[in-house]
Amino acid sequence: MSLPTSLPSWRKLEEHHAQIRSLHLRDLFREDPERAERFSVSLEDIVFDYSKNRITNQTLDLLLQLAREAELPRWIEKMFAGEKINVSERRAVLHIALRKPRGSSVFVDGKDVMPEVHAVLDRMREFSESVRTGRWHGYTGRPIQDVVNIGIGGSDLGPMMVTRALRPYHSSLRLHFVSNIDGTHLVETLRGLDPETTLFLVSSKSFGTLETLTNARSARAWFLDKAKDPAAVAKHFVAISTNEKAVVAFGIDKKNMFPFWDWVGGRYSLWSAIGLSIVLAIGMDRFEELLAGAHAADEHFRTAPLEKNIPVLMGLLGIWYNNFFQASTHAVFPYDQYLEFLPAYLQQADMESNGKHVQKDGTPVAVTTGPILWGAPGTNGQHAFFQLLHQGTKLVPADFLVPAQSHNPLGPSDEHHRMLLANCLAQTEALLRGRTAEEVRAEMEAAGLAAEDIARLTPHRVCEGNRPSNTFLFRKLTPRTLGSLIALYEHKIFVQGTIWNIDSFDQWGVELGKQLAQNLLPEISGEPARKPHDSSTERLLRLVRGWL
Ligand code: G6Q
Repeated sequence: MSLPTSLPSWRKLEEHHAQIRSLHLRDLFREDPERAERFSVSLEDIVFDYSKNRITNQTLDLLLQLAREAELPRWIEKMFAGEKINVSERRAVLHIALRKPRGSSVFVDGKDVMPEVHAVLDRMREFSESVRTGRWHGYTGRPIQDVVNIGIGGSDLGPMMVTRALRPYHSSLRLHFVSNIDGTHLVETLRGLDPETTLFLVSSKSFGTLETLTNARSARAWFLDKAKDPAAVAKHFVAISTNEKAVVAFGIDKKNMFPFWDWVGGRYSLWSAIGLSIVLAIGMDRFEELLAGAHAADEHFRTAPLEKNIPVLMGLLGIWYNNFFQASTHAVFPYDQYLEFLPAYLQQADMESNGKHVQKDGTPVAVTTGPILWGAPGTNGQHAFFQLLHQGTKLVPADFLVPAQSHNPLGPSDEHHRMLLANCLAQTEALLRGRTAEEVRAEMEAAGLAAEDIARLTPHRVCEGNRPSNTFLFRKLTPRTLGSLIALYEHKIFVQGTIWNIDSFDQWGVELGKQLAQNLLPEISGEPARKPHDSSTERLLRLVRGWL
């Protein structure tokens, strides 16, 4: 595919942007009473309302033309067919296979991968049931009470976010996540845990990640400090990895290893054995509901026409703001405390995938690529940074996600949740409408303010509105709904990467820092530098050594 800027629709979108950028959402809504209805799509219990975007019918037509000219439907087929669309690593991209039902087939290099996928799921069922029912004993015969997942990046954020999001479905097992190489993370997590009743999941696709292996070694030392007998390790350490050799070299029995495959990207791996912590928390039946929800979103993405396709619309709207309004960030606000870690999870999914500077063929990109993704749960953000959204000079397109029903009805008539809902809807309305000078003046007059104060305060109180947002309203945060929501975001990332013509499935930029840290490590302990550093790094090293 050629540069996106050379596609006919790109030029037309630029012209169209110049024509419509001053249109106000207030007017667009006034002129078309059907707007909300027309610019909404549902998937099962999820409604995606994208009507509060700065678009007209023509905008949408041009964006859809862009998707067709970028051959998006063909790329979707390639992904689902197991073609090696991760071009720099020459790998297929098949997280969609992990959630396909039994009896389906997906071929990689001529081999159907589905029997293996389901064989691992079966083992996850058997293992999780034995731990959850207490059949699996620790070395002293006591059942497991605490599970600690040790992993980082894709081997941590996905399972951690989902485990926290599905807290209402947990059994009595307590789940913990250790990722940071900072010893504090492990020490604080293990404080109060008993080695006799603690199970460690060492989760690492490569089984070569410094943080994970170091944390796993220290966890083993903590365990053996009490257990003494190395044979006891087999009851308390399991590995999840693609690298059997490294797992065995670490000292974990192959029998205690759950495999996955190189066609599962780290940040897309929560659906694989990397999700074992989720399974231990909520049970295999619920995990299968999560997979089924993701599969429903996969089918929607593969089969819905582009104009009714939620990830396609999400992706195109993001491109509209990123590349034509030059918005450099995208915010995600879950109005649900259980989704506290969704922004952090999406930050990795989106920024590691689409933070790229070259096209698939290695030539420079001609356009800006992935946005800076950020966010926090509502209503907290409203009392912190929402001021900038309403009155700042930067355009911040945002997604609002909210369940109609709470897992924790609290107060008379569930008043907490009603307030949460009211706040979520009010924010998107405020971003859309803003508050005009006339409205501000009328309010102050009604409140009896002096004319001088009204004149002084009016400019400060005006909110121009016209700030775009999407709303995901869903019935309740169930495993199935969560699975669908995550998969919709995964596919949105794919849509954007396809249009920008980049490889969304590699992450070479992460390598540089890893390598430099390895080089610096001996120097922290006083060894001479193998290569000279810049003067700032030199000086900081000297200071560190002085304070160690
Ligand atoms: C994800 C990235 C990265 C990876 C971690 C952990 O897509 O590749 O975040 O998940 O670096 O890697 P391992 O699972 O190999 O330890």
